[in-house]
Amino acid sequence: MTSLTAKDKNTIKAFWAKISPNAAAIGADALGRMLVVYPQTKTYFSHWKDLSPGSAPVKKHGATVMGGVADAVTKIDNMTSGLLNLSELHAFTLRVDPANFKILAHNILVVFAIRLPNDFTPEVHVAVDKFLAALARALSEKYR
Ligand code: HNI
Repeated sequence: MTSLTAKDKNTIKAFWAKISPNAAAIGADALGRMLVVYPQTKTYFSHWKDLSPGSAPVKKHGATVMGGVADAVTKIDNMTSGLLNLSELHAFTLRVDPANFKILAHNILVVFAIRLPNDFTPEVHVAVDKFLAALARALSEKYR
């Protein structure tokens, strides 16, 4: 387990500031991609009418998820305690298998690379990868 350095945190905050105007669209792309490429993730969203990329619920929930990631950026120094409620929701109410947090993180990275080929440098990539892994660990806290 690698923890975030001060430099990683600065990189993530700067990158987030740059992408935040497009966060909803990035989230929608990542969620839509996850549901196609990892169809086992569809089980949690079977109450939606349309799970295809670009559908209304995918767009709406993509924005919601990225709102959660934005919140995690503001709590970057203590994500475990800061995200306990969201962890509890996913563990006990939604019963999401925590393996899926890594799958969504992967899809978010892919969409960053597609949409921001210039800003998403290898240095930014490694910092964001570490951040999303730490976020997945924080969301997994209540499963323990
Ligand atoms: Ni997740 C609801 C944030 C990963 C399935 N999710 C939320 C909400 C936020 C959120 C915020 C809204 C909470 C509320 O209503 O109070 N989810 C996040 C974040 C991640 C994540 C930050 C990881 C980066 N969620 C996942 C994954 C799955 C998932 C990987 C399943 C594959 N989440 C859900 C479901 C809901 C949900 C299901 C309820 C949606 C609905 O429409 O009913």
